[in-house]
Amino acid sequence: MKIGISCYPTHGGSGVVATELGLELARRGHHVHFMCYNRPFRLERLQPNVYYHRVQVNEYPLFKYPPYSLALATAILDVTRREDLDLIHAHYAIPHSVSAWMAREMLQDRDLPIVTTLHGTDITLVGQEPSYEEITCFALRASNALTAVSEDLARATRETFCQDLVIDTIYNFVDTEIYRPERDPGLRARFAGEDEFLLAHASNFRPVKRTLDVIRIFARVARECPARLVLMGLGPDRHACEELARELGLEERVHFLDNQGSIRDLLRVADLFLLPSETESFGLVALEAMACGVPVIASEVGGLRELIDSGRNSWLCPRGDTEAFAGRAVRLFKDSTHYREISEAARQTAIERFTPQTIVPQYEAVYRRVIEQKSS
Ligand code: GMT
Repeated sequence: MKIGISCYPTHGGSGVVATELGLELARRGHHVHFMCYNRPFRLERLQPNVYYHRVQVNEYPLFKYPPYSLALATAILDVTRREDLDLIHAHYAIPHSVSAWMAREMLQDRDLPIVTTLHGTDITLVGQEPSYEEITCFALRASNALTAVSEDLARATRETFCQDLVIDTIYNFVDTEIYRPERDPGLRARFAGEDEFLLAHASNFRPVKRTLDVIRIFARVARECPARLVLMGLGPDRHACEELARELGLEERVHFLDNQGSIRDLLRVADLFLLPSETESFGLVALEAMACGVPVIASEVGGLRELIDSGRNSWLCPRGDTEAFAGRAVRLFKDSTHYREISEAARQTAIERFTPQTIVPQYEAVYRRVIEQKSS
């Protein structure tokens, strides 16, 4: 198939899933055309069957807000005509599926099936804002197929927009050959001593991630165990986290790193991953940590409940209950047998349920369905 993908190229789950999916589809022989305002950050090198089309957004003094959605629609139209695309896969509803619909309307001589994947905040936060709600609902209805990254997100979408929306759940995935336990002792030594536990967190530091909770949880853990914390990523709450770490006298024990091209090596040297989010439609980073054999303690919210079987392959705690998170971490560190069991079960979950081999064919089946429906 010739597949167009539009997504956010920045560090964030939806862009990562879109990019990894595109790369996997290309390995399976499909031709994949990415359309974004920048090269997606995990698309460092182009591989056979992968093409990148930069969406050019021209600045003009009249435009306080350059109309990216229009430029994207034009790019989709142009690439569809030139490359004879079979379909367009929009990742994150706003504005990608709206632009795809515009392109389809402009194509006069042929049709263009649209598959929209809902990733989370496009429905749970942004999509519910008054200025976007109607158009998000419209774009969902205009799509030929909708997928959501968890049952929970599919349910929330139907509740928010319309009960009769048909949505396939297709979970996030991870390449367990690449994300596997393998420690680089030199890298670990940069962050923690041999007798210390290393906790990790990675995100875009948006309020929805509750990153201040990460610092509070760590402060409580560090009172009971020798421990260090590494935080990866940039975003609005990053500065407040640095301040809080200083106020709590933890600056020597907490390492702040900027966005990483690959977080894999850092995940592998951690002993525990913290994800105390307000909401999380799936929690891709939790899955990546689990694939590396790193247990996760996460909020009992959203799609995390479909990934984590609490007490078996990682742990869920009530959102905002930093005491519960910290208590769980300390108990895990003090029981090495239980720690090993959880670590192995975490990796096993990734292998059994969330590999590209299991997940990517589900997207291919959706593509075939929409193409067949269109041609009949
Ligand atoms: O976590 C974010 O805010 C980034 C966001 C995105 O769209 O880039 O991630 C969402 O999509 C990921 C991939 O499907 C999911 O694993 C994340 O759980 C989801 N984030 C939230 O729901 C907050």
